Amino acid sequence: MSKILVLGSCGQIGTELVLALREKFGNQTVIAADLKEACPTILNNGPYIQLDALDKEGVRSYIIGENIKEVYLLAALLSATAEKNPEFAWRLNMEGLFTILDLAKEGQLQKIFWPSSIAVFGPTTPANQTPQHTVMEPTTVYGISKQAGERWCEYYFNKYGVDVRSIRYPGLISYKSLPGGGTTDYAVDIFYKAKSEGKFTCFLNADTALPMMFMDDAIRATIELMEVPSEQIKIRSAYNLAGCSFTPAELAFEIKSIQPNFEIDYAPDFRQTIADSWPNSIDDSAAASDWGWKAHFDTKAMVKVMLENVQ
Ligand code: NAD
Ligand code: AKB
Repeated sequence: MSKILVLGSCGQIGTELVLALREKFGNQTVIAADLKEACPTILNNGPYIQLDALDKEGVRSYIIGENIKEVYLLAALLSATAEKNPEFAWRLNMEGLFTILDLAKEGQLQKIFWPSSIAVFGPTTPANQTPQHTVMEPTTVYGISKQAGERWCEYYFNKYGVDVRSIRYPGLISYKSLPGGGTTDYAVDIFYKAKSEGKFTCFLNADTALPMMFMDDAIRATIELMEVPSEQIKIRSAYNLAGCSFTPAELAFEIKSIQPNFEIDYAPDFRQTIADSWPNSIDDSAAASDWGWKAHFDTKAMVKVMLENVQ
């Protein structure tokens, strides 16, 4: 079994992805890598290396030296953090991708996973059941970087045959690791506050619908997409993926049905404008027909698992 590198492994997705990949392929096969000096305890069951995605030569020599054949590139700034530092967000979100795409172009890597986001869509995109192919005019630096990344992935596939695969993740909801600075983070924070204080002040309005997904579905989708035979993958930019879509008020209603004393109020901030530019719900029929994707968790099931597991 050739080695797999997860770069940006200490974040919300990386933590759970490394654990799932190690379970499937063996602990020593999957190397976790991140800018952070110390490996989080949860990833102590396998190899860890401190690696900066912006250190092109460092990344190249590590991948070639260790004979790594598959990379999951997760290092990025998310939507809310990126708006505070647009130049750096653009640099981080693009440069690391080129380093990995070029390694694959040279034949050093066999397969790449690079995540896109619902942030590729913008205010002129049809908001309900957003189609796979539609108007895309993102208004955030994060969305612009993801859209450009998608174009480059498709270009490297068409021109150089690079086997790159991608998903437009919705907002991800998890309890094993915390979110890292996105607009959808409220849908995780709400569970911690519900458990610790019984109330939550939401930074989005009550009626702001956004596409969301429970982390188990997202990890399963990622691994399923990476296992599909190459010729079955018709979309080399990124696949739309739907889990469950809801507003903060609808999420609060589901929490109240299990925890009746829960209270919510609303104090929208700069993230409201970002959320308003994104879809309400996603049409993922292309992923369903190309590689059999189907979500398992609806909002009710996700809320139950979150309330049972959030510490
Ligand atoms: P996160 O912020 O939780 O984690 C990112 C990780 O990358 C962190 O551990 C950070 O330390 C690391 N990192 C940052 N700069 C680095 C560098 N220069 N070198 C190495 N590591 C570095 O993010 P996440 O939520 O896990 O997202 C991972 C990817 O998935 C990102 O590309 C993100 O855009 C995408 N995505 C996430 C979501 C979501 O809801 N979480 C949704 C859509 C897309
Ligand atoms: C964010 O809110 O920035 C992310 C995303 C949907 O890409 N969760």
